[in-house]
Amino acid sequence: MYTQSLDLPGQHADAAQASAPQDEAARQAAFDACMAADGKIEPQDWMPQAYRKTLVRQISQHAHSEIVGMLPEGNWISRAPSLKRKAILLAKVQDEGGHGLYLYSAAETLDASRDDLVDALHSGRAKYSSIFNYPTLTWADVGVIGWLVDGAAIMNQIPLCRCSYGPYARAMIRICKEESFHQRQGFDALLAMMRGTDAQREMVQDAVDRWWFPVLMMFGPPDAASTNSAQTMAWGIKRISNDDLRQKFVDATVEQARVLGVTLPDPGLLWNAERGHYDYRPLDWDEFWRVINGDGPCNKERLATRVKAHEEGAWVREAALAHAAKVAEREARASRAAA
Ligand code: FAQ
Repeated sequence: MYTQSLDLPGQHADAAQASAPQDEAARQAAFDACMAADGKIEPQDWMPQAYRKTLVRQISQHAHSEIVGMLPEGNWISRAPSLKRKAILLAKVQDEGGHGLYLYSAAETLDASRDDLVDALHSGRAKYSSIFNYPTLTWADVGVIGWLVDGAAIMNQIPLCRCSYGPYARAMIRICKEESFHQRQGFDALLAMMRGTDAQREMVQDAVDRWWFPVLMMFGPPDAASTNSAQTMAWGIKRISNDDLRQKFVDATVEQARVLGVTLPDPGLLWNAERGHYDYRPLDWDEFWRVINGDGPCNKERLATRVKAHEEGAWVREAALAHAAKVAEREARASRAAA
Protein backbone atom coordinates (compact mmCIF):
# COMPACT_ATOMS: atom_id res chain seq x y z
CA MET A 1 0.00 0.00 0.00
CA TYR A 2 2.51 2.56 1.13
CA THR A 3 5.34 2.15 -1.31
CA GLN A 4 5.34 5.96 -1.47
CA SER A 5 6.34 6.09 2.18
CA LEU A 6 9.75 4.86 1.01
CA ASP A 7 9.99 7.93 -1.18
CA LEU A 8 10.73 10.62 1.36
CA PRO A 9 11.42 14.34 1.12
CA GLY A 10 15.09 14.97 0.38
CA GLN A 11 15.70 11.34 -0.60
CA HIS A 12 16.19 12.24 -4.26
CA ALA A 13 17.94 15.52 -3.59
CA ASP A 14 19.96 15.46 -6.84
CA ALA A 15 16.99 14.79 -9.07
CA ALA A 16 14.87 17.28 -7.19
CA GLN A 17 17.50 19.97 -7.49
CA ALA A 18 17.94 19.35 -11.19
CA SER A 19 14.26 19.90 -11.90
CA ALA A 20 13.17 22.06 -8.97
CA PRO A 21 12.80 25.82 -9.18
CA GLN A 22 15.82 27.59 -7.71
CA ASP A 23 14.34 29.90 -5.13
CA GLU A 24 11.53 29.98 -2.60
CA ALA A 25 9.33 32.32 -4.66
CA ALA A 26 9.60 30.10 -7.72
CA ARG A 27 8.84 27.01 -5.65
CA GLN A 28 5.82 28.72 -4.15
CA ALA A 29 4.71 29.73 -7.66
CA ALA A 30 5.05 26.11 -8.84
CA PHE A 31 3.04 24.92 -5.84
CA ASP A 32 0.35 27.56 -6.48
CA ALA A 33 0.17 26.54 -10.13
CA CYS A 34 -0.27 22.92 -9.08
CA MET A 35 -3.12 23.95 -6.76
CA ALA A 36 -4.73 26.08 -9.48
CA ALA A 37 -4.57 23.16 -11.91
CA ASP A 38 -6.09 20.86 -9.28
CA GLY A 39 -2.92 18.76 -9.38
CA LYS A 40 -1.42 16.41 -6.79
CA ILE A 41 1.44 17.05 -4.40
CA GLU A 42 3.63 14.04 -3.64
CA PRO A 43 5.98 13.53 -0.65
CA GLN A 44 9.14 14.46 -2.59
CA ASP A 45 7.60 17.70 -3.93
CA TRP A 46 8.26 21.08 -2.35
CA MET A 47 5.32 22.33 -0.27
CA PRO A 48 4.79 25.31 2.05
CA GLN A 49 5.35 24.52 5.72
CA ALA A 50 1.76 25.55 6.55
CA TYR A 51 0.40 23.03 4.00
CA ARG A 52 2.57 20.28 5.51
CA LYS A 53 1.52 21.22 9.05
CA THR A 54 -2.18 21.26 8.20
CA LEU A 55 -1.95 17.87 6.53
CA VAL A 56 -0.09 16.36 9.49
CA ARG A 57 -2.79 17.79 11.80
CA GLN A 58 -5.72 16.47 9.80
CA ILE A 59 -4.24 13.10 8.77
CA SER A 60 -2.93 12.29 12.24
CA GLN A 61 -6.21 13.29 13.91
CA HIS A 62 -7.98 11.12 11.38
CA ALA A 63 -5.61 8.23 12.23
CA HIS A 64 -6.23 8.74 15.96
CA SER A 65 -9.98 8.65 15.29
CA GLU A 66 -9.68 5.28 13.57
CA ILE A 67 -7.62 3.80 16.40
CA VAL A 68 -9.74 5.24 19.23
CA GLY A 69 -12.79 4.34 17.12
CA MET A 70 -11.93 0.65 17.61
CA LEU A 71 -12.79 0.91 21.30
CA PRO A 72 -16.58 1.51 21.46
CA GLU A 73 -17.30 -1.46 19.17
CA GLY A 74 -14.41 -3.53 20.54
CA ASN A 75 -16.31 -3.57 23.83
CA TRP A 76 -18.93 -5.76 22.16
CA ILE A 77 -16.76 -8.39 20.48
CA SER A 78 -17.06 -10.78 23.43
CA ARG A 79 -20.82 -10.16 23.68
CA ALA A 80 -21.89 -10.37 20.02
CA PRO A 81 -25.17 -12.30 19.77
CA SER A 82 -23.98 -14.97 17.29
CA LEU A 83 -20.81 -16.40 15.79
CA LYS A 84 -21.62 -14.68 12.48
CA ARG A 85 -22.01 -11.24 14.09
CA LYS A 86 -18.86 -11.79 16.16
CA ALA A 87 -16.80 -12.67 13.06
CA ILE A 88 -18.14 -9.60 11.22
CA LEU A 89 -17.43 -7.30 14.16
CA LEU A 90 -13.91 -8.68 14.63
CA ALA A 91 -13.16 -8.03 10.97
CA LYS A 92 -14.62 -4.52 11.11
CA VAL A 93 -12.68 -3.49 14.21
CA GLN A 94 -9.54 -4.91 12.62
CA ASP A 95 -10.24 -2.86 9.46
CA GLU A 96 -10.41 0.32 11.56
CA GLY A 97 -6.99 -0.53 13.01
CA GLY A 98 -5.72 -0.96 9.43
CA HIS A 99 -7.14 2.45 8.46
CA GLY A 100 -5.24 3.99 11.35
CA LEU A 101 -2.04 2.38 10.10
CA TYR A 102 -2.48 3.60 6.49
CA LEU A 103 -3.13 7.09 7.83
CA TYR A 104 -0.14 7.15 10.22
CA SER A 105 1.95 5.99 7.25
CA ALA A 106 0.54 8.83 5.12
CA ALA A 107 1.44 11.31 7.89
CA GLU A 108 4.96 9.83 8.02
CA THR A 109 5.45 10.71 4.34
CA LEU A 110 5.27 14.33 5.55
CA ASP A 111 8.29 13.78 7.83
CA ALA A 112 6.11 13.39 10.94
CA SER A 113 7.33 10.89 13.50
CA ARG A 114 4.86 8.22 14.58
CA ASP A 115 6.12 8.43 18.16
CA ASP A 116 5.41 12.18 18.27
CA LEU A 117 1.94 11.72 16.81
CA VAL A 118 1.05 8.97 19.27
CA ASP A 119 2.45 11.05 22.11
CA ALA A 120 0.25 13.99 21.06
CA LEU A 121 -2.80 11.72 21.26
CA HIS A 122 -1.87 10.20 24.61
CA SER A 123 -1.09 13.55 26.20
CA GLY A 124 -4.40 15.03 25.01
CA ARG A 125 -2.73 17.58 22.69
CA ALA A 126 -4.18 16.02 19.53
CA LYS A 127 -7.87 15.62 18.84
CA TYR A 128 -9.77 12.58 17.61
CA SER A 129 -13.38 12.42 16.43
CA SER A 130 -15.90 13.60 19.03
CA ILE A 131 -18.17 10.65 18.27
CA PHE A 132 -15.94 8.07 19.96
CA ASN A 133 -16.46 9.72 23.34
CA TYR A 134 -20.01 8.35 23.56
CA PRO A 135 -20.74 4.96 25.18
CA THR A 136 -22.00 1.79 23.48
CA LEU A 137 -24.70 0.70 25.90
CA THR A 138 -26.40 -2.11 23.95
CA TRP A 139 -25.81 -4.36 20.95
CA ALA A 140 -27.99 -2.00 18.88
CA ASP A 141 -25.32 0.69 19.36
CA VAL A 142 -22.93 -1.47 17.35
CA GLY A 143 -25.40 -1.55 14.44
CA VAL A 144 -26.02 2.19 14.73
CA ILE A 145 -22.28 2.91 14.66
CA GLY A 146 -22.05 0.96 11.39
CA TRP A 147 -25.10 2.58 9.85
CA LEU A 148 -24.73 6.18 11.02
CA VAL A 149 -21.11 6.68 12.16
CA ASP A 150 -19.59 4.83 9.21
CA GLY A 151 -22.24 6.42 6.98
CA ALA A 152 -21.17 9.89 8.12
CA ALA A 153 -17.49 8.94 7.84
CA ILE A 154 -18.01 7.86 4.21
CA MET A 155 -19.89 11.07 3.36
CA ASN A 156 -16.96 13.08 4.74
CA GLN A 157 -14.25 10.86 3.26
CA ILE A 158 -15.40 10.39 -0.34
CA PRO A 159 -14.38 13.99 -1.23
CA LEU A 160 -11.03 13.37 0.52
CA CYS A 161 -10.27 10.77 -2.19
CA ARG A 162 -9.71 13.86 -4.37
CA CYS A 163 -7.49 15.58 -1.79
CA SER A 164 -4.49 17.41 -3.26
CA TYR A 165 -1.98 15.37 -1.23
CA GLY A 166 -1.42 12.09 -3.11
CA PRO A 167 -0.75 9.64 -0.26
CA TYR A 168 -3.81 10.84 1.72
CA ALA A 169 -6.06 10.71 -1.35
CA ARG A 170 -4.91 7.18 -2.22
CA ALA A 171 -5.34 5.95 1.37
CA MET A 172 -8.88 7.34 1.35
CA ILE A 173 -9.87 5.34 -1.75
CA ARG A 174 -9.15 2.07 -0.01
CA ILE A 175 -10.60 3.22 3.30
CA CYS A 176 -13.86 4.31 1.68
CA LYS A 177 -14.29 0.92 0.01
CA GLU A 178 -13.97 -0.78 3.38
CA GLU A 179 -16.17 1.77 5.16
CA SER A 180 -19.00 1.07 2.75
CA PHE A 181 -19.03 -2.59 3.86
CA HIS A 182 -19.03 -1.36 7.45
CA GLN A 183 -22.04 0.83 6.81
CA ARG A 184 -23.94 -2.01 5.17
CA GLN A 185 -23.17 -4.51 7.93
CA GLY A 186 -24.51 -2.00 10.47
CA PHE A 187 -27.70 -1.50 8.49
CA ASP A 188 -28.05 -5.28 8.08
CA ALA A 189 -27.62 -5.90 11.83
CA LEU A 190 -30.28 -3.27 12.59
CA LEU A 191 -32.65 -4.66 9.97
CA ALA A 192 -32.39 -8.10 11.60
CA MET A 193 -33.31 -6.55 14.96
CA MET A 194 -36.17 -4.53 13.47
CA ARG A 195 -37.60 -7.82 12.12
CA GLY A 196 -37.29 -9.35 15.60
CA THR A 197 -39.14 -8.70 18.84
CA ASP A 198 -40.64 -5.48 20.27
CA ALA A 199 -37.77 -5.37 22.78
CA GLN A 200 -35.24 -5.47 19.94
CA ARG A 201 -37.06 -2.72 18.02
CA GLU A 202 -37.09 -0.57 21.16
CA MET A 203 -33.38 -1.15 21.61
CA VAL A 204 -32.69 0.04 18.05
CA GLN A 205 -34.87 3.13 18.47
CA ASP A 206 -33.16 3.98 21.77
CA ALA A 207 -29.73 3.71 20.14
CA VAL A 208 -30.80 5.89 17.19
CA ASP A 209 -32.17 8.49 19.64
CA ARG A 210 -28.83 8.67 21.47
CA TRP A 211 -26.50 8.70 18.43
CA TRP A 212 -28.31 10.90 15.89
CA PHE A 213 -27.21 14.34 17.10
CA PRO A 214 -23.62 13.36 18.03
CA VAL A 215 -23.31 11.85 14.52
CA LEU A 216 -24.38 15.14 12.92
CA MET A 217 -21.64 16.87 14.91
CA MET A 218 -18.98 14.57 13.42
CA PHE A 219 -18.90 16.86 10.38
CA GLY A 220 -17.38 19.61 12.51
CA PRO A 221 -18.58 23.04 13.63
CA PRO A 222 -20.84 25.20 11.45
CA ASP A 223 -18.99 26.74 8.51
CA ALA A 224 -18.94 30.13 10.20
CA ALA A 225 -17.02 28.65 13.17
CA SER A 226 -14.76 26.39 11.12
CA THR A 227 -11.31 27.92 11.56
CA ASN A 228 -9.49 25.65 9.11
CA SER A 229 -11.97 25.38 6.22
CA ALA A 230 -11.08 28.46 4.16
CA GLN A 231 -7.42 27.49 3.90
CA THR A 232 -7.92 23.73 3.53
CA MET A 233 -10.49 24.32 0.78
CA ALA A 234 -8.14 26.72 -1.01
CA TRP A 235 -5.49 23.99 -0.89
CA GLY A 236 -7.83 21.31 -2.23
CA ILE A 237 -7.61 19.24 0.96
CA LYS A 238 -11.21 19.74 1.96
CA ARG A 239 -13.57 19.82 -1.03
CA ILE A 240 -17.00 20.27 0.57
CA SER A 241 -17.79 22.38 3.63
CA ASN A 242 -18.82 20.96 7.02
CA ASP A 243 -22.41 22.20 6.71
CA ASP A 244 -22.84 21.02 3.11
CA LEU A 245 -21.62 17.53 4.00
CA ARG A 246 -23.87 17.44 7.06
CA GLN A 247 -26.84 18.38 4.86
CA LYS A 248 -25.97 15.72 2.28
CA PHE A 249 -25.83 13.16 5.07
CA VAL A 250 -29.20 14.21 6.53
CA ASP A 251 -30.84 14.10 3.09
CA ALA A 252 -29.47 10.61 2.38
CA THR A 253 -30.29 9.17 5.79
CA VAL A 254 -33.96 10.12 6.11
CA GLU A 255 -34.98 7.57 3.48
CA GLN A 256 -32.77 4.87 5.01
CA ALA A 257 -34.46 5.44 8.40
CA ARG A 258 -37.82 4.98 6.71
CA VAL A 259 -36.73 1.65 5.17
CA LEU A 260 -35.44 0.53 8.56
CA GLY A 261 -38.63 1.61 10.32
CA VAL A 262 -36.99 3.89 12.92
CA THR A 263 -37.87 7.49 13.74
CA LEU A 264 -35.06 10.03 13.66
CA PRO A 265 -35.38 11.99 16.94
CA ASP A 266 -36.03 15.40 15.42
CA PRO A 267 -39.59 16.66 14.92
CA GLY A 268 -38.08 19.54 12.92
CA LEU A 269 -36.73 17.12 10.31
CA LEU A 270 -38.99 18.19 7.46
CA TRP A 271 -38.61 18.47 3.69
CA ASN A 272 -38.08 22.05 2.62
CA ALA A 273 -39.22 22.24 -1.01
CA GLU A 274 -37.76 25.70 -1.47
CA ARG A 275 -34.25 24.63 -0.41
CA GLY A 276 -34.59 21.15 -1.89
CA HIS A 277 -33.25 19.70 1.38
CA TYR A 278 -34.45 18.47 4.75
CA ASP A 279 -34.44 21.09 7.52
CA TYR A 280 -33.16 19.88 10.88
CA ARG A 281 -32.99 21.17 14.42
CA PRO A 282 -30.05 23.39 15.44
CA LEU A 283 -27.34 21.30 17.08
CA ASP A 284 -26.02 21.73 20.62
CA TRP A 285 -22.60 23.20 19.82
CA ASP A 286 -21.80 23.70 23.52
CA GLU A 287 -21.91 19.93 23.88
CA PHE A 288 -19.65 19.54 20.83
CA TRP A 289 -16.96 21.89 22.16
CA ARG A 290 -17.15 20.27 25.61
CA VAL A 291 -16.63 16.82 24.10
CA ILE A 292 -13.73 17.79 21.85
CA ASN A 293 -12.09 19.62 24.72
CA GLY A 294 -11.98 16.45 26.83
CA ASP A 295 -15.22 16.55 28.79
CA GLY A 296 -17.41 14.02 26.97
CA PRO A 297 -18.97 10.96 28.60
CA CYS A 298 -16.04 8.64 27.75
CA ASN A 299 -13.00 10.84 26.98
CA LYS A 300 -11.01 9.79 30.05
CA GLU A 301 -11.83 6.11 29.63
CA ARG A 302 -10.89 6.12 25.92
CA LEU A 303 -7.52 7.78 26.46
CA ALA A 304 -6.70 5.63 29.49
CA THR A 305 -7.46 2.48 27.44
CA ARG A 306 -5.25 3.67 24.57
CA VAL A 307 -2.35 4.58 26.87
CA LYS A 308 -2.58 1.24 28.69
CA ALA A 309 -2.60 -0.71 25.39
CA HIS A 310 0.44 1.28 24.20
CA GLU A 311 2.36 0.67 27.42
CA GLU A 312 1.50 -3.02 27.52
CA GLY A 313 2.58 -3.35 23.88
CA ALA A 314 6.03 -1.86 24.53
CA TRP A 315 7.66 -5.29 24.60
CA VAL A 316 6.37 -6.02 21.06
CA ARG A 317 7.93 -2.82 19.70
CA GLU A 318 11.18 -3.54 21.55
CA ALA A 319 11.29 -7.11 20.23
CA ALA A 320 10.62 -5.93 16.66
CA LEU A 321 13.43 -3.36 16.91
CA ALA A 322 15.84 -5.92 18.39
CA HIS A 323 14.96 -8.35 15.60
CA ALA A 324 15.42 -5.68 12.91
CA ALA A 325 18.83 -4.75 14.39
CA LYS A 326 19.91 -8.40 14.33
CA VAL A 327 18.79 -8.83 10.71
CA ALA A 328 20.65 -5.65 9.69
CA GLU A 329 23.78 -6.81 11.50
CA ARG A 330 23.60 -10.23 9.83
CA GLU A 331 23.15 -8.64 6.40
CA ALA A 332 26.05 -6.24 6.98
CA ARG A 333 28.27 -9.16 8.02
CA ALA A 334 27.24 -11.15 4.93
CA SER A 335 27.95 -8.24 2.56
CA ARG A 336 31.37 -7.65 4.21
CA ALA A 337 32.19 -11.33 3.76
CA ALA A 338 31.12 -11.21 0.10
CA ALA A 339 33.22 -8.06 -0.63
N1 FAQ B 1 -14.29 15.79 16.46
O1 FAQ B 1 -11.94 24.12 11.39
P1 FAQ B 1 -12.67 22.88 11.59
C1 FAQ B 1 -14.40 7.37 11.37
C2 FAQ B 1 -11.99 20.23 15.42
S1 FAQ B 1 -13.21 8.52 11.08
C3 FAQ B 1 -13.18 16.33 17.02
O2 FAQ B 1 -13.94 22.70 10.85
P2 FAQ B 1 -11.35 20.87 9.99
C4 FAQ B 1 -14.14 5.96 10.93
C5 FAQ B 1 -10.97 20.42 14.32
O3 FAQ B 1 -9.98 19.42 14.35
C6 FAQ B 1 -13.84 10.01 11.78
N2 FAQ B 1 -12.66 17.51 16.62
O4 FAQ B 1 -11.67 21.64 11.34
C7 FAQ B 1 -14.71 5.03 11.93
C8 FAQ B 1 -10.45 21.81 14.63
O5 FAQ B 1 -9.51 21.77 15.69
P3 FAQ B 1 -7.91 21.83 15.42
C9 FAQ B 1 -12.83 11.07 11.67
C10 FAQ B 1 -13.29 18.14 15.60
O6 FAQ B 1 -10.17 20.02 10.23
C11 FAQ B 1 -16.06 4.72 11.92
C12 FAQ B 1 -11.67 22.51 15.20
O7 FAQ B 1 -12.57 21.49 15.63
N3 FAQ B 1 -12.78 11.55 10.33
O8 FAQ B 1 -15.37 7.75 11.90
C13 FAQ B 1 -14.42 17.62 14.97
O9 FAQ B 1 -11.34 21.79 8.82
C14 FAQ B 1 -16.58 3.83 12.85
C15 FAQ B 1 -12.34 23.42 14.19
O10 FAQ B 1 -12.97 22.65 13.14
C16 FAQ B 1 -11.82 12.40 9.93
O11 FAQ B 1 -10.95 12.74 10.70
C17 FAQ B 1 -14.93 16.40 15.44
N4 FAQ B 1 -16.02 15.82 14.91
O12 FAQ B 1 -12.65 19.94 9.79
C18 FAQ B 1 -13.88 4.42 12.85
C19 FAQ B 1 -11.89 12.84 8.50
N5 FAQ B 1 -14.81 18.48 14.01
O13 FAQ B 1 -7.53 20.57 14.69
C20 FAQ B 1 -14.40 3.53 13.78
C21 FAQ B 1 -10.80 13.81 8.15
C22 FAQ B 1 -13.95 19.52 14.05
O14 FAQ B 1 -7.68 23.07 14.53
C23 FAQ B 1 -15.76 3.22 13.77
N6 FAQ B 1 -10.98 15.07 8.80
N7 FAQ B 1 -13.05 19.30 15.01
O15 FAQ B 1 -7.31 21.92 16.77
C24 FAQ B 1 -11.79 16.07 8.34
O16 FAQ B 1 -12.45 15.93 7.32
C25 FAQ B 1 -11.81 17.35 9.08
O17 FAQ B 1 -10.66 17.40 9.91
C26 FAQ B 1 -13.09 17.57 9.94
C27 FAQ B 1 -12.93 18.90 10.70
C28 FAQ B 1 -14.30 17.66 9.03
C29 FAQ B 1 -13.27 16.45 10.96
